[in-house]
Amino acid sequence: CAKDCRVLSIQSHVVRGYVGNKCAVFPLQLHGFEVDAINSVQFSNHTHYSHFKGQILNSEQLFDVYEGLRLNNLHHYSHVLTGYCANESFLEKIADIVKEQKSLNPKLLYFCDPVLGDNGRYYVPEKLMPIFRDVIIPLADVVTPNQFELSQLTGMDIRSEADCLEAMRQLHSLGPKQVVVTSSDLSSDPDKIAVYGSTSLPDGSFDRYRFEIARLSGFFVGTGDVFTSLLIAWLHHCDNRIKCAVEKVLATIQTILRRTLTEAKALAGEGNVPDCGQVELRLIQSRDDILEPKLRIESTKL
Ligand code: PLP
Ligand code: PXL
Repeated sequence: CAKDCRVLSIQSHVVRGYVGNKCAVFPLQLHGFEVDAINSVQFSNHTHYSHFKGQILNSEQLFDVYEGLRLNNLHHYSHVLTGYCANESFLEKIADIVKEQKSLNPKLLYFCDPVLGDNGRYYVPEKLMPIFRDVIIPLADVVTPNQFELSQLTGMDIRSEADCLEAMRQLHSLGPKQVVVTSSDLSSDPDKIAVYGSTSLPDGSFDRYRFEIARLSGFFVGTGDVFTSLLIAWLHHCDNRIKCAVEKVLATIQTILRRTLTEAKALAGEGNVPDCGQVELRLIQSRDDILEPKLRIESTKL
């Protein structure tokens, strides 16, 4: 990465395993990015385990850490990245930080994963949705909702590809130049996940693609977090071309998930479903694939 690539990543930290910053820092560093990580929580492990313990950073503490950077004039970034956030005032403080960052560097890119939930269900308080829609997404350059999040943010029922493209158009109209729907059940093949990527063009049209990848049976956590961090790296390497970037991201993710599943099954033993600890993403073991994914991903221009 060019010497001016420095990402401010405000996400969860877990001591064991991979979500949030643990999914973002290593891939971005491998790709040559400096990463300044603010940990929005520090938990023992992610919240799908039977137990988790730890601390949550409140909005004053977030501001305090950021203020320390500012006092030393260290608060200069090329990218801001945010993900899972469970608290209203924290989200509003993120908006203040992004606004200041954009005034310091008009070329700064804000990548926002608007984490609300999945499969028809919220896993953050529902009152966060209007803050994402009205305050955060208008500041974002690139947003990475899944199908459920896209439907909540636009108030649309998304049952077809046409619905999805219309909802993506609506999301663009809030501000972001690039929208990537990181997973959907809209493929005609039930064994595949359809992913959509769209860039708004100056003439009001869109450069957009459908990507299809095999659905792997396994309860993976952190996949969306790896997706958004890799998207920063690959949009940079691909000169912002969405087709090139999403193909690389999906090739990497598919390889990481296959490795994770193979190793998890071996640990669980024949006939047993792997537990949370066994399906933690094999990011470190996939370092070569993160740098240079070899799998080919098919895409279709829409
Ligand atoms: N599962 C698989 C197999 C994927 O390829 C992807 C993203 O490409 C995801 C999950 C990510 O989905 P989400 O953004 O809903 O976490
Ligand atoms: O991947 C999203 C995520 C972020 N942060 C924490 C989590 C999870 C998913 O479980 O537990 C703390």
